[in-house]
Amino acid sequence: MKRTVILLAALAILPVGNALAHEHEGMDMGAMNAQAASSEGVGVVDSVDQAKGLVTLSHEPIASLGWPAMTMDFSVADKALFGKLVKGKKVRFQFSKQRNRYVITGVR
Ligand SMILES: [Cu+2]
Repeated sequence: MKRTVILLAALAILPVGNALAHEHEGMDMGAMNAQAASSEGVGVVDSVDQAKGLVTLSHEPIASLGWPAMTMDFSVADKALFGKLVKGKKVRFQFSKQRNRYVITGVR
């Protein structure tokens, strides 16, 4: 019982959601942000390049990361997700930073 309390206390003081700089062009912060938590956004699919595993989204502001609304590319690791990434469609998507890229991990 006591161990559980101590564990919870330790979790409570961990920083919640690090304010990642929102760099799209000069992607040089990979080392600093090696482990990124999953984030969620809402955006419209502008274009899809299945061969390259890329999707371009115009996303709404993402408060958890301090991102403004913008159009940007995301990588898509799981090809099955392309079934939900239809051009012109508005989607809610989960993503995380992996190395120097933002990778979509879920779509609905
Ligand atoms: Cu963005």
